[in-house]
Amino acid sequence: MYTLYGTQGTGSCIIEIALQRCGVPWCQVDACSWEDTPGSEALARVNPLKQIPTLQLPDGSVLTESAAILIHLGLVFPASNLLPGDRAQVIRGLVYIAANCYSAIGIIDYPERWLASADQAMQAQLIAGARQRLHLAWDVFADQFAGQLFASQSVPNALGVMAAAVSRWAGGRDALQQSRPEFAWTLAQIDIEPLVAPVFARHWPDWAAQS
Ligand SMILES: N[C@@H](CCC(=O)N[C@@H](CS)C(=O)NCC(=O)O)C(=O)O
Repeated sequence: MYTLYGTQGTGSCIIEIALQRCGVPWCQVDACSWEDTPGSEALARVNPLKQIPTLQLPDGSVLTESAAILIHLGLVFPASNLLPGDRAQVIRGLVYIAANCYSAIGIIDYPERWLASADQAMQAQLIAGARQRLHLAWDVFADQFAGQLFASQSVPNALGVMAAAVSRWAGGRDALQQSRPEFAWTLAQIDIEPLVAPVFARHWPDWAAQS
């Protein structure tokens, strides 16, 4: 049994979709770093950063880092269709999102981790800079990876799922809608894919109203 540590409105949705695609038994422990839940202590034990998604494999070993989890599942379960396409580019894209987008969102969400003694104005400046950099990173992603998001005509691979999820934060989609409308449309097609849609709807019940 796989154990996924995660909670609503977060990147654990990416791994939920991936586990469903693998057809393996899994359960979720509701946990995150910003709320005390019954799963908090268990999450801290398996991932000292308390970040989600964190996945415990059936052999008890632990995987953190969304990109690594997706690559692992895609390799172990080829029928999941997580890694089809130009595999080198799909892996590059997964690492690109983790390094350039997910990390910028971490700065936007927790500026005090990077500027501990700064006043609010300074932290606001850091947030604005990280947000600008994030939106640039999405533009570059759109230009470089638009052709790498699908396993087949309408089924997204791991890169498509991760892009569709992570672009939901910090105004990523709105910025893409303005700067790269065609790419934003492609992400919207991933949102409504039959396996993705119900998971996203559970994580972001108000999304339709927002967008
Ligand atoms: N490098 C990790 C980042 C994961 C991450 O930042 N997850 C967020 C939730 S979507 C989180 O747990 N943030 C809380 C924290 O950093 O304390 C990955 O790519 O999976």
